[in-house]
Amino acid sequence: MIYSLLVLISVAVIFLLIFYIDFNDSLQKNYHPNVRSLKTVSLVELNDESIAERYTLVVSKSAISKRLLVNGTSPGPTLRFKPNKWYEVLVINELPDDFTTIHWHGFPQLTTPYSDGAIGISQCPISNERGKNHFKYSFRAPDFPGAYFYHGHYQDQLTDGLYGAIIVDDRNTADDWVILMADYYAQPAANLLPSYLSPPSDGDEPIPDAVIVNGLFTESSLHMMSGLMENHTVHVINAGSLSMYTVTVDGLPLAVTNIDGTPVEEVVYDSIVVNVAQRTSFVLDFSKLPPFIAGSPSLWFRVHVMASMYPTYNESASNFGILGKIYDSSIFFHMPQFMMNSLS
Ligand SMILES: [Cu+2]
Repeated sequence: MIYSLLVLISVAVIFLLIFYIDFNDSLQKNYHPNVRSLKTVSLVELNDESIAERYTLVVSKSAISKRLLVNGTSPGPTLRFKPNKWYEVLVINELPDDFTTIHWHGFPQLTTPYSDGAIGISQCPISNERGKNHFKYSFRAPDFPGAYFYHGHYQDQLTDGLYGAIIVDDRNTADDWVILMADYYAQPAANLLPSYLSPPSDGDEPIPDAVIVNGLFTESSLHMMSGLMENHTVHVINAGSLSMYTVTVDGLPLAVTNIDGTPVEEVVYDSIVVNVAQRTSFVLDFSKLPPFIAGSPSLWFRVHVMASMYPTYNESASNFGILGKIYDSSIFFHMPQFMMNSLS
């Protein structure tokens, strides 16, 4: 009698254990397979959550300009992710004299807080010591399509040029135009920080010396494209440190479709305002060009800084309103072929 009772209890315990493991497995369904390495998972689940793509981003410093580069350029390469897919990005710190981390701006990181890149909060700095100078971020791309960006999250590395665009979309979006607007400071940010943090500054942020669009100051070295007639999606990202920008395109309305990684019902504006760290996507319909512009070989894409937000007038403010011609493809950042090869 006592033996059958013991057998019954053992069977019940085994059943409960199986249920518990199953239940926990389903609870953790949203986690990356590596995170639940202690549990067995079915092959189907692994396939569902396997890494869609792996990237390598190498952070370095230009010996000439002292700008911070990703894979040799600032801005770094545009990363294109599919919604809700897993990605792995290996970040290698080749800075001669500094730590770094990379933050994926706008990514919820719901089950991957260790990949958020917030130094001192969710991760330790990535050292520049050989052999230890890397960190592998793994995360699920956001559910919603839209424009996001990555940037350095150690001190003011963003201000020194450590940033790049991320486009999340199900479609093949390689033809979309990506515009990264940013404040440019002639001095390295480390030189500006002490006076900004000192009491006399009264919290007034340093005034940028110029605006850069996709890493360029002006339309120099532009390459002309032939006329465009189809619709084009444009993603504008404010990767600046202080300035708010007003974006307009001569003669064309901006049909806004996405704000900060959230699809919105299409609304048409003449101009849009993009504050620091904000992103807006809009569609340009070239068939709507007014006749007096339609014949023109180029069109101005204007990025105006709101200079009135600066604490004091700066001579360089008169140079603001840097822009490029929309038919000039080089203001739209496309990843050069040699950079594609450096992504593994
Ligand atoms: Cu950010």
